Amino acid sequence: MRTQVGIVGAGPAGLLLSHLLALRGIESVVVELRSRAYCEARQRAGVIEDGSVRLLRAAGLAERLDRQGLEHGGIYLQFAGERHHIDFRELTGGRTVTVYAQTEVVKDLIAHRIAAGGALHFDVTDTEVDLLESDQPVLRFTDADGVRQELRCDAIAGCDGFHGICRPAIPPGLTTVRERDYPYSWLGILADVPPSTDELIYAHHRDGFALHSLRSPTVSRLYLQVDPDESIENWPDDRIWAALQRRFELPGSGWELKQGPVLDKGITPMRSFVSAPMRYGRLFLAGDAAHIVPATGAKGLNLAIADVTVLAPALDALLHGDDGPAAAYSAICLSRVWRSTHFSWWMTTMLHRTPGADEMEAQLQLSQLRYLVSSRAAATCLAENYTGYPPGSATRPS
Ligand code: RFL
Ligand code: PHB
Repeated sequence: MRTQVGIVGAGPAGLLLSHLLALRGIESVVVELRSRAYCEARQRAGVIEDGSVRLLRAAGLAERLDRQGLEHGGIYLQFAGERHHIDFRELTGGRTVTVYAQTEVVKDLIAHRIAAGGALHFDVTDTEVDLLESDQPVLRFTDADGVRQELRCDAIAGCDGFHGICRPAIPPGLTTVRERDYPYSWLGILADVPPSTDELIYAHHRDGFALHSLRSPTVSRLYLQVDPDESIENWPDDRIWAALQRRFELPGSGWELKQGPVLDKGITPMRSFVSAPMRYGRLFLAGDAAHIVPATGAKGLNLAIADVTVLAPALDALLHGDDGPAAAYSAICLSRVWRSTHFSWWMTTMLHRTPGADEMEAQLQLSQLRYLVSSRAAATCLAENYTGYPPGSATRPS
């Protein structure tokens, strides 16, 4: 078998790349370890930057997003028993973010690829990439019927997430890895209850960080900082709600956190990770396969979208004999990746409680938070980074 671009992974990066290539008349095959149902139900991101929304719209993918996505013009920062609004629209000349779940982005992308007759193989096993330094790299996998397949490609895109096989296929010594593990994880729940807030609440609390997000006018998404080695079995629903109630409490305000049935729960480690360069021969890494950010900055999905927006035209040029844009791919992406890595690290360390930290850390965090809500310059810095940068640009806002 032959295709122009072999794509490993049907997450947002792989699926969007396949769509963007098809718009350019380039054929691709996507291979995915998991089932379609699993990919469409995996609870992850919820916040889409302004520029990512515009990109999805320009690619003809935003019909449902435009109907169901919830535009948000700010966030709340809560600390020391006070809740403050950061107004993105006002601070950035009208920029916003949109709450639309990654599950819905993935459903939309899969539906579009299938409607367009795109080749998508779910439930594959034993994926391998080979001959990456040649002009005809090879992608091998065993399909859902147990048949071993070999695809000869012009290029391979490694969109297989942090635990995939593409990044490790680059010979040791040719990549530089920068990473940081944080001494906490996030316990996330999806709850069948209308959100108790009109904008996301990022809460700094002595017990640890908490985040109130949402998925729709009837479904809430909430997160709690927990110890890195916590097991979900230790967190029955009533313990989770009690911790959330404490961390979001606003005495005297009349505000209440509404509780409802828990539909899904899980624990996610917090990590920063950047592997460079994002290209080896004819293998190009995109999204979580190359970099991970802690979720506090809401950047991971947006970085995956930004990477493939750069990669699609670069592969188009490469397939037409011009290596220039492909040679520039890694450096262009890494400039945005590092901006988002810094922002996510900054938000994370400002809002979480480091286990065993002393009063010095707490006072430094509170001082930074007070500065953010009292200085227009500081608030603009947060707003500009949170609403993000247009895909395809390096890191400059339009
Ligand atoms: P994905 O989504 O991990 O997809 C990779 C796919 O590759 C498959 N795969 C393989 N397929 C074939 N052969 C193999 N050997 C394979 N190995 C793996 C996997 O099954 C999978 O389907 O990576 P991608 O496409 O790069 O997308 C990245 C995003 O998923 C991720 O960055 C975001 O979810 C991060 N993130 C957030 N990002 C945001 O922009 N805004 C947010 O609000 C936000 N919140 C979050 C988040 C991530 C979270 N978790 C659970 C990590 C909140 C959470 C809790
Ligand atoms: C989410 O809704 O899942 C979400 C929102 C904001 C974040 C992280 C996750 O910073």
